[in-house]
Amino acid sequence: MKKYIIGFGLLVSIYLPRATAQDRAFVAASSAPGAARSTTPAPALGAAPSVTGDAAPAADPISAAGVKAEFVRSWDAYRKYAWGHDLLQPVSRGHADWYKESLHISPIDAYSTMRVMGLETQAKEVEQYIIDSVTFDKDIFVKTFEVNIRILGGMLAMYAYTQNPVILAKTRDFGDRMLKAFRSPTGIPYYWVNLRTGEAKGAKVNTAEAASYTFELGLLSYYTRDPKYYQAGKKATMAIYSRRSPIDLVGFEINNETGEWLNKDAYIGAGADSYFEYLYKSWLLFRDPELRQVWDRSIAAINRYIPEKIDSSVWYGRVDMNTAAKTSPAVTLYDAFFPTILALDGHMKLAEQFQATWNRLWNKYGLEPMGYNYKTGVPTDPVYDLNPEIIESAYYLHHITGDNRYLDMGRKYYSDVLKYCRTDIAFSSIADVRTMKQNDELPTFFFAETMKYFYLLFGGNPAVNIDKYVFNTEAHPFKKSDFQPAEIKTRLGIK
Ligand code: DMJ
Repeated sequence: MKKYIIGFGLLVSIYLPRATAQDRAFVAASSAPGAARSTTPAPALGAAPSVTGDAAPAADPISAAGVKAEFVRSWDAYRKYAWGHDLLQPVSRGHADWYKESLHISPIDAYSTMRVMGLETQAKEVEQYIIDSVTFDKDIFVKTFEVNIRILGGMLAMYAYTQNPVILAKTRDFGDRMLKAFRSPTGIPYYWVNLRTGEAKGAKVNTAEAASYTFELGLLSYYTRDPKYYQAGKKATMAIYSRRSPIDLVGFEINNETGEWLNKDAYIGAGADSYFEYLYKSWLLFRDPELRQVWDRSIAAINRYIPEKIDSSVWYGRVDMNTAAKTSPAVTLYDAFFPTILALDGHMKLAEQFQATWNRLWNKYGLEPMGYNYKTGVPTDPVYDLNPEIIESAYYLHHITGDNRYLDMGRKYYSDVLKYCRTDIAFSSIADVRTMKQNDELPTFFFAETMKYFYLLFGGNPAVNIDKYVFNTEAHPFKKSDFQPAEIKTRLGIK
């Protein structure tokens, strides 16, 4: 086990951007025997919620009802083996935490999917648990980027659904603790922040970690009527944008104290992805004209300098931000989120070509590798972590075009996930897509994103759709009509 973790750590640090490597190193470390366990025992559970009728076994497993039944089966396993902890270990039936104390990330991330699926009993239990037993006053350093999309995003969605003022107070408390990360000379947050002391550290951040906050912090400003949250998120975004090159590209890694680029590769995949995603989605929800201008210039530069056509495929590799010279043909499966944004912004031809490219890669192995070199055709990191991006894009493209090719893609992805990732109690990440060996990890975004997008793609809840909702990068949905244009301006401080 130890040998595997060391080998794996080396592999990810070589081939993957820092955000991904650190996330996964965390999970690997906390999965090790004797790793971080919560010191506070979780409160006893009542009887398991009755799910009969909510999610009876589906006649066709590759269907919305089938996805819901599998979500409930996995959730029941989390509840039985990992209650009170961040993660379920789906093979060994154990549990793990990201840090020395649990932050209850799985239930917070799972909540909005429960509401989308109509699992009201389970959702009520999570809401009550958060109210009764969860505090964020913990002396631990947490990763600013990850807790923003999962905990702040999940809590904001819980408030959007419940309108419960106690949930809003807890959400605001968390936001205030997280906001301490933003006290840097540039306004770009530090990598780590201590939830109790407010101490922040880690000046080296990638672009996604630097500037993917306008969406959640904008929501928090809206709900609390205090512009300071959105303004902090926007300052970080503008700090990245203002350091763009003369050809309007941004780099990949920056020092948040000096504002100096540490890595000048321009790229749209893991480590950069949600910076671009939030330019567009924050504009979509809040209509801040400045963000729209930033997005328009950015996407024009990206599509001019980055895509590379090889046979019938189109790849978005890495280029130098100043010269646009190609620097690397290594891509990550996070790239597969990009058809979503391309399609929302009307670049349909590119969106469909890019989805077709990733679809071919999925079918080459039966699942996607985390890292891939599109010139050599060899995985640079063979792990599949139950990630949602290609499923999310299939859902968007199906909704926008009505073309059943995208439904068929989703059916294939789900049947492969069932075939290779399903365990006796839940689902597991895969250590190597060439061997399909399971590695006893169930990331929280499986509950938040992967199962939600399968469910929506298969028609599980047509009322929750991308015409009416905007999803954060962790798939927590927010209804556009809940946000009034005049109120947005005042509450977020948009000029
Ligand atoms: C999710 O945690 C978020 O979507 C993030 O922005 C990048 N991708 C992971 C899941 O793959």
